[in-house]
Amino acid sequence: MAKRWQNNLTWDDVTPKSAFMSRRQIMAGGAGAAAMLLAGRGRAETGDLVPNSYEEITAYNNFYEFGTGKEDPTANAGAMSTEPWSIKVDGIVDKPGDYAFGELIEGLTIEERIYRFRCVEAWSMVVPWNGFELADLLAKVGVQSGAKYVAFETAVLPDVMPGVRRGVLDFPYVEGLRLDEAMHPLTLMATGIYGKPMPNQNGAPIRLVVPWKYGFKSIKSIVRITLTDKEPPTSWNKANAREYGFYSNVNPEVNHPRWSQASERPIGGGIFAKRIPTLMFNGYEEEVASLYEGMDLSKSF
Ligand SMILES: Nc1nc2c(c(=O)[nH]1)N[C@H]1C(S)=C(S)[C@@H](COP(=O)(O)O)O[C@H]1N2
Ligand SMILES: [Mo]
Repeated sequence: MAKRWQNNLTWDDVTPKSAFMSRRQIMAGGAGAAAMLLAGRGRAETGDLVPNSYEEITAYNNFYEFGTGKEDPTANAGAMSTEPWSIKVDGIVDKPGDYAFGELIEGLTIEERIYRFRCVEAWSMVVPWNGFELADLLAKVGVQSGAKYVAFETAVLPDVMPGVRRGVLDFPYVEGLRLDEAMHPLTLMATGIYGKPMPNQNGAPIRLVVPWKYGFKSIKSIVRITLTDKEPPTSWNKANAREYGFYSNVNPEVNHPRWSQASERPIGGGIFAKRIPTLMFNGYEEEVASLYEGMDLSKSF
C-alpha cells in the first residue's frame, strides 16, 4: 500500500521533479501542515513546496455555480448545505448505487498531499489537500472490464446557486478522466484543506484534484461518478471547444488561444510578485508523461 514520493520541487526548478508528499494519516498530516505553517514561506529555500495560506486558498476561487467572480464563491457558497450528501455511482461498475458521503469514503485512507495547482487563467497556488486516491474509491466500487473513462457531475442547487439561476454555463458542471488518469496515484478525491473539512467554496464535501491538469479539471461538490466506455463531455469543452480540450494538461508550449501559458502568477505574492515559468505537466512530468506517450499534445490539449 505504501507509496513513497519525494517532495522536492522548488519554484525556480527548471527541470521538473516529483512533487508530492509521502503518504500520511490525516492526524499526522494536520500536525505536518501546522509545522509547515509555523515554518512559513522561508521554507521555499529548502526546496519544499510552501502552501498558500488558508485565507488565500479559500478567498480566491472559481466555482461558477456561485458566480463568475473570484470572490463570489466565498460570498455565496456558505448557503449550500452538504449534510446529508449523497453520491450516485453508476455505469460499468460492480457496486452501483446511491451512497451516503460517509459510506462512500468509509475505510479509505485520508492523507495530506501538498500539490501545485495551476489554473488555465495562468495563476497558481500550492494547496495542502486532505483526501484519498481516486484509485482506492474505484477499487471499492469495483470497476468492470470495458470501462475506459470516469465521468463526474457537480450538484445543481438553483436555490443556493446564483450562477445556476443565471445559466452562466450549461449545468451540471461535468468533467471526465481517462481510466488510467483516474487510477494514477497522484489523482486525489479531496475532502479537506489544511486538515479541516473542505470549505464550500472549494467544493465541499468532496472534489477531484488532478495536479498535472489545469484547475478546471478538478470538479467540485461531486454528486455522481460514472464508469463509461465513451469519452465523457466536459463543461469547458462544451462551452468553448476551441479553447478547452478534453485533456487539459498543463503545457507551457501550447498557448491558450487568447493568452500565453508559458508563465504563471503565484497567488499571494502581492501585485509585484514575479511571474514564474510554468512547468510541463505542472511539474509532475516525471510521474505522468508516460500516460501521453505517442499523443500529439498540441492536438490533444
Ligand atoms: N463544479 C465546478 N467545479 C469547478 C469549477 C466550477 O466552476 N464548477 N471551476 C474549476 C476551475 S476553473 C478551477 S481553477 C478550480 C478552482 O478550485 P479552487 O477554487 O479550489 O482553487 O475549480 C474547478 N472546479
Ligand atoms: Mo481554472
